[in-house]
Amino acid sequence: MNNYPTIPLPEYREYSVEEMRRRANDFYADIKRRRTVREFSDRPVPRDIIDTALRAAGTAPSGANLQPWHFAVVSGPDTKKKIRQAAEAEEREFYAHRASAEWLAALAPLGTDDQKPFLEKAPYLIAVFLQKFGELPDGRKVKHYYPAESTGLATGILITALHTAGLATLTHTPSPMKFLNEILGRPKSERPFLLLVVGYPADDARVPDIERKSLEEFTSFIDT
Ligand code: IYR
Repeated sequence: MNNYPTIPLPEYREYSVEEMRRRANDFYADIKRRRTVREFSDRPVPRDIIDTALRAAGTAPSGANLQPWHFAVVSGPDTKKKIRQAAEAEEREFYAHRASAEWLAALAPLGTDDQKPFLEKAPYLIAVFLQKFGELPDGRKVKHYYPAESTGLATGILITALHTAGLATLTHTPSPMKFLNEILGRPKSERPFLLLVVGYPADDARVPDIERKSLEEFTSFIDT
């Protein structure tokens, strides 16, 4: 295997400390407005916005730069309906039988149930798949490294990019979600990672009044 040729760090920008502080504050102020939404409008969203957010996601760091992800973008009503029907079938099982009492108790404050109308209402569903293996043009398999971490990072960037563009998202994880491979024609070697619902929030969308942990609660700083 040949090394990649190297190039000077392209387009790196150093800011003054003051500018750095301002940018960090601006980013935090904007990202803390992001809320997971469960009520969507059916207003159309231009496809190019989705494409650009996906390009941003595709810049995520990944194990050995193997980019072990696939994003299937669904906008067609027939496919959305199939996904909704399959997801609701799994969710009925989940809420009625599969979920432990402890799990149901953790979900109760969010008020979620087995009805998933947003899967048909929102203009886009983005099914994120994790590839444990890639395939070379000659059909040979290539092992991927840290596919879950890499796909999680790409999905985080996608959510951030969509929020920055002014769109709402819902990270939906019907479980199990193997049905996505079948409906979307993805190979068995790809594991469905999550289903991202994307669009404008409904005019009357409401969200739970949750709090986020403070910095002190979720960090430790080791200065020695
Ligand atoms: N997949 C189910 C249950 C669910 C689980 C978690 I963890 C959540 O944060 C929210 C929902 C559902 O979508 O209803």
